[in-house]
Amino acid sequence: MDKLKIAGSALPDMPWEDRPEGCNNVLWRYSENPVIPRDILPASNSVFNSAVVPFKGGYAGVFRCDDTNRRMRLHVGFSADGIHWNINEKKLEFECDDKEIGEFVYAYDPRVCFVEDRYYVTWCNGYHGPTIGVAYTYDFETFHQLENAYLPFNRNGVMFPRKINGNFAMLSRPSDNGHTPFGDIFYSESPDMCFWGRHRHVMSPAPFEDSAWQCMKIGAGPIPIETSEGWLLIYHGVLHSCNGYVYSFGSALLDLEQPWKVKFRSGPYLLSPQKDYECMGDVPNVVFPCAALHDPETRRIAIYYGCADTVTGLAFGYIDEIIEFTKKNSII
Ligand code: BMA
Repeated sequence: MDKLKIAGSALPDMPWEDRPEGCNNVLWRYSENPVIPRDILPASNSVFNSAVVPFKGGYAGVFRCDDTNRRMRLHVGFSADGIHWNINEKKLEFECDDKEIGEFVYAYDPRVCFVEDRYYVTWCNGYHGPTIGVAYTYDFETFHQLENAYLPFNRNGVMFPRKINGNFAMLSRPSDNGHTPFGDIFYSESPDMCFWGRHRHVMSPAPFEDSAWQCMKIGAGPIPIETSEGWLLIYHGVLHSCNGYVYSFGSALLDLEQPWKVKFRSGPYLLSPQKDYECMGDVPNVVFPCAALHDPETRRIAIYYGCADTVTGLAFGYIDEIIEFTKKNSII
């Protein structure tokens, strides 16, 4: 096989730790996990399911910080090394010309995606139930809120880092107003970041007999990474056990120009809740990835994931190995 091509800007100093001796897993956890404690802010109950991107020689992030009223809020943060974070105490306020859209209800599970000249933030936005809020920023100081992408109810809006077929592109997961016991990933395009259409079905939960960790619902995680084998998508999957929902994550490869066509999809998970901080917290047994940093040269990836809806963890791996794993263990 020709050497796999990986798109993206060089990130030689990204957060990293070598695979521990004796570890045979595709991903391994940062030894100092969790990277972000629940009480990093005086009034934060939990900090998890958050988005991190390279910014001005360091890193910026949009964090889900639920406060001690248990209200879901977003906060901006900065870091020199992607590990030690300064998170603004004041919650992120979006600027919006339209009062109807700009009225804040709640915000959670943000993703951040750089496309062309700016950073787009997508998040689960309260507007008569959850839907996908959209905003952009150049500097992580001023955020301009645009129209919600979809009708309620929807979650896990994850943009692609370049236009596809001449349009902006996003994955999302139509849902209900509660703890949705179903969920498929869909794809949509927009010419202008206002009107979204050309909706296509991407994938459904897997049959229980094939891959039980993803048999109840699935949702896109970090921004997909473009490679010569297709878009590498890390996504979460949910199993309904006798004890409640269990969130793990795995990987898929989507066709580059028709991303609703799934080429490969991992049967085994990449990571499941196993450590104390993933199994104990406000919502036990949850690993929920929302962001990844990668370096095309060294082939490294660092995945930020929410742990038990309480703290933020970091896991490392090599993109080539994740792709090999996805193809070798594919259930399609
Ligand atoms: C989903 C969202 C996520 C959360 C998960 C597990 O519906 O609320 O933010 O991590 O449930 O509680």
